[in-house]
Amino acid sequence: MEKRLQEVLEKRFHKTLDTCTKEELFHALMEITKEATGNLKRNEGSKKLYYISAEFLIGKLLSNNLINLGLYEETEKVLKSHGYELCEIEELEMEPSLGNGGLGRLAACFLDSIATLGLPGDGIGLNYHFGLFQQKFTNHKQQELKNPWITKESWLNRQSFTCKVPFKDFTMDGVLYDIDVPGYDSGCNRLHLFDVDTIDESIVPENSINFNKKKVQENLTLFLYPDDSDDAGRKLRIYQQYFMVSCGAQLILKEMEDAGYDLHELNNHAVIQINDTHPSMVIPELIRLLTEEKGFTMDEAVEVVSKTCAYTNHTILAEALEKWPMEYLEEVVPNLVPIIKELDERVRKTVKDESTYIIDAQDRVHMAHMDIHYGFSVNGVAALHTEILKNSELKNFYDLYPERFNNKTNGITFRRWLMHCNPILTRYIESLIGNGFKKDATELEKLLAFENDETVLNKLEEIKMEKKLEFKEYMEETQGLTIDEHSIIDVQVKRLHEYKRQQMNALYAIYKYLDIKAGNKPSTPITMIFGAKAAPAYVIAKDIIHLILCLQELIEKDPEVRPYFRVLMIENYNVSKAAKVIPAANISEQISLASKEASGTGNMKFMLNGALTLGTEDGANVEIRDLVGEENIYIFGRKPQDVIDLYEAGTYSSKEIYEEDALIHKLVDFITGEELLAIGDEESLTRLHRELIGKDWFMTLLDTKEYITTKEKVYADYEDRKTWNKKALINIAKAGFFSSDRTIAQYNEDIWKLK
Ligand code: 26M
Repeated sequence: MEKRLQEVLEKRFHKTLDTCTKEELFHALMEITKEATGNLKRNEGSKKLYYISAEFLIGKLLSNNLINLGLYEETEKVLKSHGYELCEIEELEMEPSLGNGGLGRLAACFLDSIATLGLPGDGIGLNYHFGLFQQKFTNHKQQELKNPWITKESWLNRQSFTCKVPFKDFTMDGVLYDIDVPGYDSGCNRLHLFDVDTIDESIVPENSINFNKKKVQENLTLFLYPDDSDDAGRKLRIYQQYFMVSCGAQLILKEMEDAGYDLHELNNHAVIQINDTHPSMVIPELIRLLTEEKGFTMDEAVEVVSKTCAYTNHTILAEALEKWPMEYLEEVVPNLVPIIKELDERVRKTVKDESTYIIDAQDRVHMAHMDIHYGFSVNGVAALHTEILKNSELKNFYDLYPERFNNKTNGITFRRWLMHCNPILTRYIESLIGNGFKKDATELEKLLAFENDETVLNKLEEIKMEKKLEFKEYMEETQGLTIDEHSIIDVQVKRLHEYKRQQMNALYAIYKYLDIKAGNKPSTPITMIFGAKAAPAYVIAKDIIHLILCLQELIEKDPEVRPYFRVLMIENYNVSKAAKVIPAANISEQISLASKEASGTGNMKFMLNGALTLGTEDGANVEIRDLVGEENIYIFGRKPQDVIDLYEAGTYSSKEIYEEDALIHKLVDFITGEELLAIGDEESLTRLHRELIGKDWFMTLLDTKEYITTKEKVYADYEDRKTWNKKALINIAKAGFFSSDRTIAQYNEDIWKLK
């Protein structure tokens, strides 16, 4: 490594390891890493997976690629001997923000595990130039800026493949950029990101994310859509989706023909995993290409495509299920309209249950319905979520096709979420149980042998302290906030959504603030940390951010409270920041309204790094509880079935709770009390106050009291550090199940069947 680094630095910059700048060193390392990845063997086989997704939240790649290539430690040593830290060099890389949150990050973890397991499987997506917006805080509010992450040199490699995508009024030329995906001690796959050469970044002004929505040729791949986009952006989203699937379908068919396969046997050589409904138009598009260009009859095309495509559902939230007005499709992709109508006709001929039709009475196309009728597999992302799909949300489909439904509980890649983000913990684990856990995560259970070993438990506490100190330094440098490393670190980081109930955590903060004001000082100081982006058009989500930032300001300026209790918000929470805050956390907040969080994956990252979960009976929290046992997790709140029944009955009234419970009344009214109005924006705080009392669609007030008492118990338990550390050890030991290597092995076993 040292020799190669010197060579590259000399050739490119006429510098050496002792004279180069950090930027030059970064570029040399990127070049060497790309070269090493290029030399890896490609994962191959007679059948290939295409994971098609509108989002791949890959994060920075330098360190993770070095880890997977087995070059990390050597590189670290070489750099150290010349006075550099690899962790400061990796800061120079821009973070691609090609995802909103869990769904996009899951796709990235999956790519890592697919490559690691040696399976031939590529990702297909879009190369958004500005990705998701960058978040800034001004006047206690979220401000959105563009995030131009693509630099002159990057991980993107332009390919020669091109294709034509026929829209109604024009055709666009797709071009392809690939990012290599090296597996951990394994072969290599690729992430294919499609783009167009006519994109014009200059149509977006500085300090803004606005642009002319009509100029599709100039804007198509500029931005990733926030998951709650406004109406004006919806048509553009159809343009993006069709562009992605048409390019993807053409690439797949070309690869199959190049390999010499008969397209009539497509399903024997390719499997397409559709990540949520964003890529669902790949089904009619493949049928279109096979019938129009490859001489297939409609029957042949429908049959082979149905045996090739599999669909993953990631949410039961009705507002998140995509339904496109036929009128939009006619305006954007008229080529697909007759095919979608034909697919719907075929359902109508054989199925009685009208609720499963693709085109509904209002002439809207239900993308998920198309996936389920014309795919061979439907999976949910956690055990509870899949049960809810089968028994309620998709019951009518389950009755039709019970054999198609299966569960694949999500996972995370331990290369990024343990080895990279927490090297000291990794090394310590290795010293205790050997390094087998790096290939087989279930070996972490060997740690259970040390659950009563005080030396080990103390060492775990020391490692947590070290990660707190690193995080403290980072927050000081980036936001000028000085965290108390001796405080209990209680973290809620995830996209801002009402169903995730950051507002309930904020109500707790108000409770604690008032309690301290009343003279009850906690024995150990508490630092509550939030990190969250709100979709730009999601007004209430932005109001919740405003409330949190106002609480932060109130407490930071209050010398009576600040030494004991603080509320801090991480600006521009993203993958890199997740990797810094998660290892420092003691408490993992997973407090969604039961039944609403399909899985969650942050919960797994925290557990793996020794934080204890404070959460509801929702998503993968249920499986975490079953693994660690009731005494090693804090579960509270209404149960999923109760919630489902409450919605069914339509009897929930937050107003009643507010009026009958004096404590809740006081906490909610604090939002519009004089303290916060002196800091924040009256309109925003009043709107949130009104929403909580008048609607509270995700039943915050229903669980608030139990949340407060459970959280008080968590803080009290932290005082007995020995028992706490034991619980942390058990969480780490049981986290092996949540390796995405396990998830991918199950996808392959049950769905993909690759060799
Ligand atoms: C949109 C508008 C308003 C409120 C919510 C939405 C919305 C919610 C969920 C839109 C899309 C959603 O689903 C996609 C998604 O990101 N799902 C997440 O997928 C992760 C990976 O499987 C899971 O861990 C998360 O629980 C799930 O929310």
